[in-house]
Amino acid sequence: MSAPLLSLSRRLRRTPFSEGVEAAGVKAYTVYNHMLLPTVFRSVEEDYRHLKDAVQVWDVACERQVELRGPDAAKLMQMLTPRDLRGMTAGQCYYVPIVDETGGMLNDPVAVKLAEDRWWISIADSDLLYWIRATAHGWRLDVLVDEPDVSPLAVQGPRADDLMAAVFGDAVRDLRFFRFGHFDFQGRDMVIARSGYSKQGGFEIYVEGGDIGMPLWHALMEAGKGMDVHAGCPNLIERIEGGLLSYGNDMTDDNTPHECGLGKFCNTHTAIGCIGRDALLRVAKEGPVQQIRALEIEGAAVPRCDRWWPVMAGGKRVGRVSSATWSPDFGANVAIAMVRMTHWDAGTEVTVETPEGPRAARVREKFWT
Ligand code: THG
Repeated sequence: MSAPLLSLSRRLRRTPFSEGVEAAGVKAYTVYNHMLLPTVFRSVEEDYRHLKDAVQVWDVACERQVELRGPDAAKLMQMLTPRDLRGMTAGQCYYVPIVDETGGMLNDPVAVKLAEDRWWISIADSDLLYWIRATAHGWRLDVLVDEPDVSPLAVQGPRADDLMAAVFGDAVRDLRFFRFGHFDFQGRDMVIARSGYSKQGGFEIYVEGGDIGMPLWHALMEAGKGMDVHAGCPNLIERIEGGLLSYGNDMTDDNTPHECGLGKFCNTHTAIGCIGRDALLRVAKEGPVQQIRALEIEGAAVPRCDRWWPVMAGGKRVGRVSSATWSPDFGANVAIAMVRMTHWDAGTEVTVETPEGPRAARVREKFWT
């Protein structure tokens, strides 16, 4: 049976790099923030190997920016997240949980502080723009909230430094993790951060103005000819090994940051002004009753995980698997699960109800990489 096609229309946005992605032979897309996000080029396994061995250029334009601009930008940013932003300086990026008034996760973006009065929020797949605009409006804040024409292009893999240095100069090598700098490309200013949705290392270029997208794409491909550069994309196997969470898959607005294992990115006591602060102070006192865990599922390769698989123990449901795949490097099925506290200790044996039947599984101390 052949997989059904996804019908394209105006509502499903292309990106400034779509032309390059198609020329590189993209085999599958998903939809993320109403935009195309490539998921497969050669095969998920080949892309995985290549990401770990070489360098890839990723069209992650779907990581849309919500820009906050104006005197109340910093105040609004702190209202959105329980992470204390007082120590954050311009030039830094923070991974920030965004919560609603109940402490539920609305998104898990990267906040980019361009200046005290100018921020980009590089969002995961939820319509955060409306929540932020409504907050700004409801509180009569002096701030503009927009989606600018900014499209991230990621360069990921062990040879990312060499490729980036070839295009932007050696200074790019000096960027520290989750810091950004300004670099020139054909007379255009580019914000470049050492960050990205993989554990292989690399950069994210925030490309301002769609018109410069393809020239930059071509320049990277040209400069990387001797480095085995190839178009790539966030890789399912690699991101599960690394425990990188996917909003909408691994967590929703029913989960608190603490349940997501993002407690380390929360300073609920000192994040004064955060909308979900009271709710989170209440739940943080007790501690979460379920939490994200790495799970190793026994047996041969599991099928595609496109719905939650129940995690069972003693005939009771004690959690759910939200992401799972076969890992060639670890010779096992790697998975991300939300597990109740009675069964979340490392080594606990559980059963996962996959569409192909029950499988034994074991809770791990931590993720693989
Ligand atoms: N980069 C940018 N925007 C993004 C993503 C990104 N928007 C969508 C999505 N990814 C948001 N989710 C994440 C999830 C994980 C990370 C970043 C964004 C991440 N986590 C690191 C980790 O967990 O190891 C580091 C976190 C830290 O130490 O601060 O990078 O990837 N622009």
